Amino acid sequence: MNEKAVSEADIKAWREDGVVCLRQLFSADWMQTLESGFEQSVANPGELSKDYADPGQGSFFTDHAMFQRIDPIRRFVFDGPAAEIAARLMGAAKVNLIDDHLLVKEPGTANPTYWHQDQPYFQFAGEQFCSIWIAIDAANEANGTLRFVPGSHQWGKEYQPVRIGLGDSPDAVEVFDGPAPDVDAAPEKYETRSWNLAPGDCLAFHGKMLHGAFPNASHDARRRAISLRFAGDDIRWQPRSYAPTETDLSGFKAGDVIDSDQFPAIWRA
Ligand SMILES: O=C(O)CCC(=O)C(=O)O
Repeated sequence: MNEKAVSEADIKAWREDGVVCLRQLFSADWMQTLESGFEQSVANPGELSKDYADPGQGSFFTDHAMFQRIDPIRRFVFDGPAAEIAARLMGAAKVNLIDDHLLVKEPGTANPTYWHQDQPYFQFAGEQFCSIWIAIDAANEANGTLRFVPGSHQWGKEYQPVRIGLGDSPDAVEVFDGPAPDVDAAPEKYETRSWNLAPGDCLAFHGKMLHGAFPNASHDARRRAISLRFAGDDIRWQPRSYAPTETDLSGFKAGDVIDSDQFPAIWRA
C-alpha cells in the first residue's frame, strides 16, 4: 500500500472522531477476489452463520471466520491492504486478525443494525481495535449504510452487547456499563454521521465506537459488506462471560498477547 493512501488527516479523524471513510483503497483485482470469496461464503455457510430477518421479510445474513475455510477470503485478508490500513491508523507495529464478518442486507429488510460497540463482543482489553467495513455494493441511507456517533470511542464506556439485527441481549452477556443509549430517541443529544459509499470504499472505526446501520428499505439494492476486525500492539486477553465468535481459547490467561491460530498476527512493520 502506498503510505499516502492513509493520510495524516485520516489518522487525525480516526483518533478524534473514532471513524474515517477511506475511498477506493482496494484495487479492482482485490474487489474481484472479495466478490468471489463472498459467493463461496454464502454457498458454504459456516456454523456461526445466521439470518436475523423474519422469513419472507428480506434477509440480514451474517457469517464469521470465513478466512479459515474460503480461500479468496483468506487471500484478501492476509495479502490485501486492509491490515496495513489498520496498522497505519492505529500506529501499530503488529496487527492481529480478530474476526472477518460477512454482513448482507437484502432489499426489503426492515431490521436496522442496532446501536453497539464491537469491542465488548470480544475478550480484549486495550485501545488498538480497528474494524474496517468494506462495501461490496454501493451503500446509502436507503439500503443500509452504517451510522456512527463521532467521539463516542472516548466516552470511557463499554456497553452491553446485543444481537445486532434484533436488539436483544443473549442471557450470558455481561452488563458492562449498561445498554447502549437509544441514539434515535434523543436526536438533540447525539450527533450522528454516515457516508454514501461506492463499492470498494471502506469505513474504519474504533472498537469502542457507537455505531449501527439503517434497514435496507430499497426495492432492489443489495447491501453486501465484509467487516474485518484488527488488533494492534496494546491488545491483551481479558476473560469475559460472552464472546460469540470465539471457539477454543482455553489456553489464554488474563494479560496474554493474543497471537494464536484464531487471532493470527498477519502484518508486521
Ligand atoms: O453491516 C452492518 O449492518 C453492521 C456492521 C457492524 O456493526 C460492524 O461491522 O461492526
